Amino acid sequence: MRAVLSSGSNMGDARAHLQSVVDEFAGEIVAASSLYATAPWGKTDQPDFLNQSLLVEVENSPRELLACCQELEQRANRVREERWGPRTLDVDIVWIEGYTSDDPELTVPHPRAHLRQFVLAPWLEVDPEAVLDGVRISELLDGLGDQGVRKL
Ligand code: A4P
Ligand code: MG
Repeated sequence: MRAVLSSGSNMGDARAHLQSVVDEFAGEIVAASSLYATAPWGKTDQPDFLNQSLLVEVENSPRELLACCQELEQRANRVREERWGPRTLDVDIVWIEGYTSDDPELTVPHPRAHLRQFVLAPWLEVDPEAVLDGVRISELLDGLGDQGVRKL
């Protein structure tokens, strides 16, 4: 199945954390976006993030894909300082082709994706035709305006 993943990091070696996701899915990546420097969304008193989206084609089930994302987060967390706050690595499943779920353990499409330029801008890069809940993501992006997302 095809899926879009959104990786984010704003702690430690952010580039290396994002690269660990690329390495894990190496043979399954259809397209990888550029890296984006992004202003923090939601909780704003934290450092800027690096974000990236990957379009992948995997043999895994949705649950197995989630487990894989969480495993990557755990690996990154092991080298994190023990403090509250920014994360070393967040890997969210944004979209899965032909699949929806409203289970809190795995909600697909990601419930906040349509609000976030840091998700939509890199997603547009890996799939320019993408549609979310019947709306083109290019259109959703136009509606959001600038949230401080800069392609590197
Ligand atoms: N979960 C449910 N659906 C999904 C899904 N589609 N993909 C569950 C991944 N996980 C999903 O996740 C909490 C629970 O969500 C998991 O148990 C999983 O089963 P988490 O990653 O442990 O917690 P979190 O990241 O603190 O919460 P959440 O809601 O994922 O945070 P967000 O909404 O992702 O926000 N600003 C910028 N610029 N860039 C960022 O990357 N990230 C966040 C995190 C906030 N602001 C940001 C960024
Ligand atoms: Mg998450």
